[in-house]
Parts: sequence; structure tokens; C-alpha cells
Amino acid sequence: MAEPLSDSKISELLSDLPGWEHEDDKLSKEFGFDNFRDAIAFINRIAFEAEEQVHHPEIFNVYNTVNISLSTHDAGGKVTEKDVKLAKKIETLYNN
Ligand code: H2B
Repeated sequence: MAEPLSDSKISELLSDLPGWEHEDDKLSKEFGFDNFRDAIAFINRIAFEAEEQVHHPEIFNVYNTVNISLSTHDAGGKVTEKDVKLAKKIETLYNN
């Protein structure tokens, strides 16, 4: 079972994740795009990575915005290293 990270550890790790927030036991960020197509393309790229990592984000899309939230069910719905790892990959996908 994955271990929840402490609040102070999460704050420390967020210094490498610009724009990500730790709230309600989730890591979350809103991503903006030029249009709906690009937003959905981003979601599709996340899907491949999520399957690879066997870790799946909550995804909420409205037109050209995508809101991602990450937590670990197996850790009582709290934030673990698995969420940080996927958040870092999502950042890479967004920036490339
Ligand atoms: N995704 C997320 N976000 N949290 C989990 O704890 C989780 C998951 N667990 N995807 C995985 C799948 C688990 O159900 C499988 C059996 O490994």
C-alpha cells in the first residue's frame, strides 16, 4: 500500500511543480489551451501515461480548459509519491 506524504513534504515537492496546488487531499492544476481539440489531445496523451503508470487522474474538461486532480485511493484518498510522479509527467506532456 502506498504511504501518504506529509503536508510539509508535499509543500517541498510542489516547488518543482509550478501551478499545482495541494487542497482537499489532492494535487490539482488547471491547464489552458487554444481550443477544445488541443484540450482533448492533452487528455489523450495523459490517458496513455496513466495506463503506463497504472495511476489515473480525475479529469474535468470545459472547452479549452482541463482540470486535473490526483490522489491515491490505495492510500485512503491522500497524496502519495505516485501522484507526484504522474503530476511531473503531466507537466512534461503539457510543456512539450
Ligand atoms: N489511480 C489512482 N488515482 N489512485 C489509485 O489508488 C489507483 C489508480 N489505483 N489507478 C490503481 C489504479 C489500482 O486500482 C490498480 C489495481 O492498481
